[in-house]
Amino acid sequence: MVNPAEIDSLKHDLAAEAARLGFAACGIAPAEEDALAAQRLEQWLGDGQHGDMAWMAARAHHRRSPQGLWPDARSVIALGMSYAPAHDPLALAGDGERARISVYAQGKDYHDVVKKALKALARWLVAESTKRGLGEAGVKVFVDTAPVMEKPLGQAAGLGWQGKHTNLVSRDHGSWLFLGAIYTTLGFAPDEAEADHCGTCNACQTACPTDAFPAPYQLDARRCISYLTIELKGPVPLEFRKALGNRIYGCDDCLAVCPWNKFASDAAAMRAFVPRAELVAPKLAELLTLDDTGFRALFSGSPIKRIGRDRFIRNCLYAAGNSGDPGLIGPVDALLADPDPVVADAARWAKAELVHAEPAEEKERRGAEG
Ligand code: B12
Ligand code: SF4
Ligand code: SF4
Repeated sequence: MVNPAEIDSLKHDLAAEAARLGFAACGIAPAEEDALAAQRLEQWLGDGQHGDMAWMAARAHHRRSPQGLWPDARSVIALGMSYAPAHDPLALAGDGERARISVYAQGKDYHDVVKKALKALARWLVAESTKRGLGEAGVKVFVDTAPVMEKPLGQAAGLGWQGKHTNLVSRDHGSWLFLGAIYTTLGFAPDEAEADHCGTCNACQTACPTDAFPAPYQLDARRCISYLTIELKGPVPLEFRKALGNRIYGCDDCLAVCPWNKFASDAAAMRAFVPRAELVAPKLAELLTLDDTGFRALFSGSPIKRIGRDRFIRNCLYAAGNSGDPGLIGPVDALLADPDPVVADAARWAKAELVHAEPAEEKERRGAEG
C-alpha cells in the first residue's frame, strides 16, 4: 500500500529537482484520455490539415492518450523549458540582405537539451521512488518527436493554456516554452488544469502572414510557414512563396505578438538556448553558397541540420527572390543547374522575381544609394 504522504512529498521534491535541472515549469496531468483533445486531433487529421506529416496520422491511436501509448502509465509529468529571447524576434522583418531563423533554432537543438534534462529527472525519480519505499517506478521520456500530445498535457498539468495560436501560453513565460513529458507508473495527484486567458485578444490571428488559422485555436499546418520551411519536402506552393519573406527556417510571428510574453524573462538562465551569433542575422549571400559539407559544419548541434542542405537552400532561394536585391542574382544563377530539382526550381523562381518583379520602392532605394 502506497503511503499518500510519501508520494506527495516525492511530488514536491520532484518539482524542486526539475527546477534545478533547468525546467521553468513542471506539473502533473492524468494519464487517461482527454476525450475532447483526442476528438479534435482526429478531426484535424481527418481534414488533412497535417499535410505531408504522415507520421502525425500513423500513430494517432498512441498520440491521443498516454495510456493508449503505454497502458501502465498512471501519471504524466509535464515540463516546460523557457527559450524566451532577449531580442525582438521580428526585428529583421522585411530585411532584404539578412535571413530570419526562428528563435527556437538559433541556439542548441532543444531536442537534445530537453531530452538530456528529462532523462536526468527520470533517473532521479526512479532512484528516489525506490529509496522512499514506493517501489520501482516505470518511466518513459518524450520531447516533440514521439506520439504524445504535449500541449493538451501541458494545459492539463497547469503549465499554461493552449492559446488561439494553438501553442501553450504561460502566465510566467509567455509563448516561449519548449515542452516535454515523462510518463510514469507512479500515481501522483494531478495538478489543476490552467484556464484560457486569451480573452478578446486576437493579435496572433491577425499577425499570421499566410492566414493559417481557419478559426481561433485551430491551425491548418499546410499554410503555416513553419511547416512549409521545415516539414514540406517538395517545392513550396507558389501562393505562399511571397509570404515567406526572408523566413528561411520556421516562423515566430504569432508567438512574438502575444502580450503574455512581457512576463517571460528567465531564458537567459538556459545558456544552451543563447543564440549563436552567426544564426541571429545571417547574410543570404553567404548562406546561398553553402554546399553539403558547409551546411553540416555550420549547423552541427542545431535543429536546422535535420532538414538537410537541399531544403535549406530551397528556403534561402525563396528569400532571395523576395529580397529585391539584384546583388543576389549571381549566387542564384549558380544554383539554376543544381542537381536537386526542387533547388533548381526555387532558383528559377528567385531569378524571375529578382529580374522582373522588383518592387518600385526597392528600385528607388537602391537608386538613391547609388
Ligand atoms: C505537428 C507539430 C507542428 C506542426 C503543426 C502545428 C500544430 N499547431 O499542430 C507545425 C510544423 C506547423 C508546427 C509549427 C510550430 N511548432 Co510544432 N509541433 C508539432 C507537434 C509534433 C505535434 C502537435 C500536434 O499534436 N498537433 C495536432 C493538433 C490537432 O493539435 P493541437 O495543435 O494541440 O490542436 C488543438 C487545437 O486545435 C485545439 N482546438 C481545436 N478546436 C478548438 C476549438 C476551441 C474552442 C478550443 C479552445 C481549442 C480547439 O484542440 C486541439 C487538441 O488540443 C508538437 C510536439 C508534440 N509531440 O506535441 C510540436 C510543438 C507543438 N511545436 C512547437 C513549436 C515551438 C512550434 C513553432 C513555434 C516552431 C517555429 N517557431 O516555427 C511553430 C508554431 C506554429 C503554431 N502556431 O502552432 C512546440 C510548442 C511549445 C508550446 N509552448 O506550445 C511543440 C510542443 C514542440 C515542443 N516539444 O516544444 N508544429
Ligand atoms: S508560425 Fe507563422 S505562419 Fe505559422 S501560424 Fe504562426 S504566424 Fe502563421
Ligand atoms: S496573442 Fe492573444 S489570442 Fe494569441 S495566444 Fe496570445 S493572448 Fe491568446
